Amino acid sequence: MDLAVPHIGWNGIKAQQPSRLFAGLEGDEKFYFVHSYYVAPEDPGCILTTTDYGIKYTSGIQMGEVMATQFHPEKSGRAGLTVLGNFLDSSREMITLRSGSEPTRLAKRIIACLDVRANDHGDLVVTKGDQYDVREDGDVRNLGKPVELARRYYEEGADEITFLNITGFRDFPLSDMPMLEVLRRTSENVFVPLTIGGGIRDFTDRNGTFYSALEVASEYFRSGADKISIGSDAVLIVEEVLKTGRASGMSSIEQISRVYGNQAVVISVDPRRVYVTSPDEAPDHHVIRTSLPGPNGEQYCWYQCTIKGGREGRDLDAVTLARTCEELGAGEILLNCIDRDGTNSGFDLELIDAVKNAVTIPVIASSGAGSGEHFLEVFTETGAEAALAAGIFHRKEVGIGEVKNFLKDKVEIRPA
Ligand code: 1PR
Repeated sequence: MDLAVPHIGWNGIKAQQPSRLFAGLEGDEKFYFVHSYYVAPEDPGCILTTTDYGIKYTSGIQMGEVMATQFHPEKSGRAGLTVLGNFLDSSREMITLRSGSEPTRLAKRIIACLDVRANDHGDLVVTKGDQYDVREDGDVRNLGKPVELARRYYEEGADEITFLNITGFRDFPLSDMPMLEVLRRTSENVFVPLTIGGGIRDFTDRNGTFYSALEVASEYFRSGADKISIGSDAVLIVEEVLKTGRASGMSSIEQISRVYGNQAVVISVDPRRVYVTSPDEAPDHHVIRTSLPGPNGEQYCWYQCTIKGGREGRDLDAVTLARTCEELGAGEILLNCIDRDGTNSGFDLELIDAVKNAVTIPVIASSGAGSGEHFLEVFTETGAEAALAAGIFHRKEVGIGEVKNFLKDKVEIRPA
């Protein structure tokens, strides 16, 4: 079966019995799921809802006042809040929810990304680079305030919000309290999953106090994050695994996924193309034949991983990185592309295809979105489960609602 596990994203429900949880719902709403297992109740009488993902499985149960859902109402936007309100109010009447005969379908996710850092005046701002260069005329581009922008994107229909603390490789996040505050304040009003990345690694401060990546991640989770994203550290971990031929069990990826589950660990990859004239020129790397030749007409390329926000290229390719991180316990790949970042020229479909074919966990396509057509292209020409954009949303060139309106009837989405 060609379906990613964990089952992450927005899927539908089919009611199997009346419930007060359904008051105010139409029946075609989607809810946010994130799980690798499902329940198979011995007593079919307790099945409240089913959902389809390769198979039909039980996604909600009800026995009297005991109700449980596999999906996360608290992360399912307005529909989820309706379900929670119904659960708390026992005076609501029992509703028989209309459910069609078609199987439910997992939606392709549209994710808004906010690159956050302090500008030269010390204010925390949402910024955006062109191929990772966030300065314009010497100043850090300021495209808005993180909490306000996140709320706007939620209200416009974003399926997830990602914050990347882009100075995380330099500044230690636990001393960067404003970022934790951004998460806390965002989670008061934004009821879709929040991912946070930047600086998730072991760290020893100048007083010699050691903080593990797990502690950093835990602080982010306590502040409202649902997933953390690891960039630079993932590259260094995989290099070590390839060098020693074994996993230490102590890396940030392994530790965090052991404690919080694979679904909470996203790997953010920041690759750029390296062109070669033949695969023999890069025998240790995953080389692809490209339809977009290099500057000297090269027909092949590999995707070089970088660290420290693209500043340092490493001798590791993105396909090997993704595959190894999955083995270590990562639950999702956030696949950026420095060549495309901020260009509005479309996603690097060849990169996304190569990585998607190498892993079984979900892949989020990122970098280069300039129009609704680009989202359609990435969803129809690659197996990406989600697509992320930053610049077009921040600059209000194309809105999330506009992207979703363009996609509806063409690919499965959660309506804005
Ligand atoms: O290495 O674990 O500390 O994490 C740092 C994180 O910050 C990484 O995930 C890395 O991707 C990110 N980052 C670091 N420097 C920059 C920069 O821009 N100077 N931003 C940076 C990466 C890339 C995407 C961007 C998409 C879509 N931003 O997130 O949002 O390319 O952009 P577009 O739609 O405008 O084309 P660590």
